[in-house]
Amino acid sequence: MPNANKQLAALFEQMAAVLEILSGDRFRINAFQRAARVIDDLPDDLASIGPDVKEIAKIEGIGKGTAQRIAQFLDTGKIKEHADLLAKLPKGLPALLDISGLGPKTIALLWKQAGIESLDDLKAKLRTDELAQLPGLGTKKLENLRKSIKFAQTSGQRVRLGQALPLALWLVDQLRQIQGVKHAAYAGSLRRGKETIGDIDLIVAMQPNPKHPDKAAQAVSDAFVKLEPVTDVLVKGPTKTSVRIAGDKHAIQVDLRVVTPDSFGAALLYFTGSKEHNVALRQLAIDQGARLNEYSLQKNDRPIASRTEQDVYKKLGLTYIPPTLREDRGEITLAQKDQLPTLIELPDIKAELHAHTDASDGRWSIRDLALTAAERGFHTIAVTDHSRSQAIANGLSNNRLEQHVQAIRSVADELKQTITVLAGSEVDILADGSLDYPNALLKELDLVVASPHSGLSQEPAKATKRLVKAIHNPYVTIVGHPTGRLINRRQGMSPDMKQVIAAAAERGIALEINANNWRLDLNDVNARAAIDAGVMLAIDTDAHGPGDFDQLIYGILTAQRAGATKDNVVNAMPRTALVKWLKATRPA
Ligand code: DGT
Ligand code: CA
Ligand code: CA
Ligand code: ZN
Repeated sequence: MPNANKQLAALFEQMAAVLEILSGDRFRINAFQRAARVIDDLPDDLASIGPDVKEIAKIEGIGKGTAQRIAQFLDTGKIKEHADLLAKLPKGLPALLDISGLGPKTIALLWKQAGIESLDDLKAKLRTDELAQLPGLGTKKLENLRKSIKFAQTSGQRVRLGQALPLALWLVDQLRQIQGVKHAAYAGSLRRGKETIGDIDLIVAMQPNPKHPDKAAQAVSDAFVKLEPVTDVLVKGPTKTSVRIAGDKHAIQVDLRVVTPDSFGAALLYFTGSKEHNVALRQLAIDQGARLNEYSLQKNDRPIASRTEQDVYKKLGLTYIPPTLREDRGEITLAQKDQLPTLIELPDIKAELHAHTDASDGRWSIRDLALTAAERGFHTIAVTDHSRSQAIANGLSNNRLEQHVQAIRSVADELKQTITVLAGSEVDILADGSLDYPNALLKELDLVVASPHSGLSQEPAKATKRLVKAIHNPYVTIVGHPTGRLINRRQGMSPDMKQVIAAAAERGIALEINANNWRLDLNDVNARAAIDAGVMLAIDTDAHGPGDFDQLIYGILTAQRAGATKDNVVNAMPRTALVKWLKATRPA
């Protein structure tokens, strides 16, 4: 049973809410809520203990009654009491609990006094203001409720890293300009560089005003809710404020926490997560006779570290763990042994090996592409326009490719003191795994990025064969965006990555992390598997025009999450080593 804790915590949470709607016993409601919290924070999966009431009851914070219910769930996959409680409500009513701003008490009111039994009922009643008659509702609250319902229906989706990061950087910059703010930072999954973000978490450290302790924090939240892109204020308190920023295509929630400079490090650590990493750190603290929370690391009830994350890790006997590794995937053990990898960083990238020009679907000339790459400090740029089958992208016919290579060589010659310009192609991997140009033509190029663009809904077995066959073409240097997925838009292929990676290892070629924030393909997990198999990565932006090199950061964050060092990445090689590596991938 995967992740029994999460399911169990949700069940207890729901039992508490349903009981509250039914105006049940306060004592039982509290007990269910407490059980949900304890289970949610457990470091180990309850499924690993098994349905043994005695063993489960040994866990701190879990009483016998809760243990019996947990055992029943582990044994049967259900808690009978949960089903019994749900049976007492109209079928459509529990769904209302998912709407932010709607708690059990209000739901009970809507049900008993307005006859609302489902989301559809509620939406119908919200077309007028008649519900404003109910105690505690009012027109303002109804308006918020309409917005929340709309949000619940349009948001479902997590936003892409590339949507959230620029917004967060702007927000942090605004917060830093507020008087009295000492530090401002983004935390959460965004700081960990995840490919999609549920909400943005911001932390601000504000010097408290000794005479008016609450006023300083209040000033931050007042300024925050007035920021131009904020469309709704969900929560506004002295230490926590939540707002919504709704654009045309997406809506995102932003949580802001205000802390004192003293506890900034502990708060940043806590709200960066991941939750799993936090749980493991807390356990480590307990093992050392200490306690860790969002305010500090304490021993004998006295804080011993809190100002910076570095202090907290150090006092726990760990080297500093970069946010991108904080997923409880073994990083804590490595930090204990001082064996964390030195992760690749943006300035380590010295070459771009996948870029387009106006010969296919790019928006700049060979020369402008090369000069932009040089400005970024790259020693090498590869020109890789689309191949002949990519008709929509103005892919090059055999003849046009030959002319294009000549044009590239002439720019290369002109700019040879400035940057090395390589002649390549992004060659389609056709559905059967053959390439879109004959080998005689591929041989004339300095490198070949082979990518799948169509037939992406192929069955996994076919997709695997297709990629493995392409990799065995002797002229392929890099497999570009290996699955072809587009985040939140298209799933792409699901090949057996083990086989694809094994083939790449055998051939000594690289697999791409396409840095475009729609792609991030390879993803973090597959990139990790590639590294483990000794396969080199290419972190490429797939640039089509000015500004596209800025996508590189998303590829770097993904590579960091995979634990990549600069030794794992071909674009981080010095010029001579890169040229040597390129030559080594192809027949002499
Ligand atoms: P997201 O927003 O879904 O992409 O993911 P996160 O990781 O940003 O999660 P979020 O926004 O719910 O919370 C931010 C961080 O706060 C999370 O990574 C860890 C910490 N945190 C939140 N709730 C809990 C909790 O119940 N227990 C623990 N240990 N940490 C929590
Ligand atoms: Ca978050
Ligand atoms: Ca959050
Ligand atoms: Zn491309």
